[in-house]
Amino acid sequence: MTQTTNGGQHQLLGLYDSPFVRRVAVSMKHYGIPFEHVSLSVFRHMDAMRPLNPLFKVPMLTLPNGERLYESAYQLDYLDELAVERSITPLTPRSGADRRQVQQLMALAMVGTEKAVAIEYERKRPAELHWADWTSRLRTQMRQAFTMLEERLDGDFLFAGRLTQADISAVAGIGFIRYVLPHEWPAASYPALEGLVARLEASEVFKAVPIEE
Ligand SMILES: N[C@@H](CCC(=O)N[C@@H](CS)C(=O)NCC(=O)O)C(=O)O
Repeated sequence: MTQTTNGGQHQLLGLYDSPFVRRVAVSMKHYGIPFEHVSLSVFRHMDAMRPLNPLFKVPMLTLPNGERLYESAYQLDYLDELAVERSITPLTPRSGADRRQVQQLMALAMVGTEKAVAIEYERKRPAELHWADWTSRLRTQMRQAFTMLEERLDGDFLFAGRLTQADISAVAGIGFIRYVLPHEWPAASYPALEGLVARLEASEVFKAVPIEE
């Protein structure tokens, strides 16, 4: 793939109503990594997006050397590496049991989030093609993932009493559901997660990445 340098700046492609884009953007704010945000929708701005990212999949993170990274998990891994190089504690521990535990909490957050996004895509289909049983299965999986996270949340954060990527990913995912599919979020069933969302959404790094652009 041809790569061109990118003016020495990171560039993040995708809207903040995507929980995957938002968790990367919040992490960059947390680390103090400046970036240009290219605010294009994979659905509404296809002509503008085509030359930048013909996969029409976001987030896409372009590095200062022009390299393009797809998949938010790999982008977060790259950002953690940058943080370590700069002597900043990474949001995901670098090795061992701590790393596995945070990764598995992130996995639960992502299962819940991906199932919510799938519910939204099901809603985008023509009404006569809506498959109620499938949506019901997605809803059950989404709720199960967040129930498992709720059970793990004892205190202010999901892991070791400090902010990790598990918290950012969970809040980005729940933020998406509350914004796009509010009827799919039974807040009363998730009091601990609701508290986490309230605390993090009020933080400077989340406020700097508003879901509603
Ligand atoms: N596993 C991917 C999921 C990204 C994803 O599904 N992004 C959505 C926006 S929320 C997208 O690009 N949808 C367009 C499509 O899948 O065609 C990641 O974590 O980066």
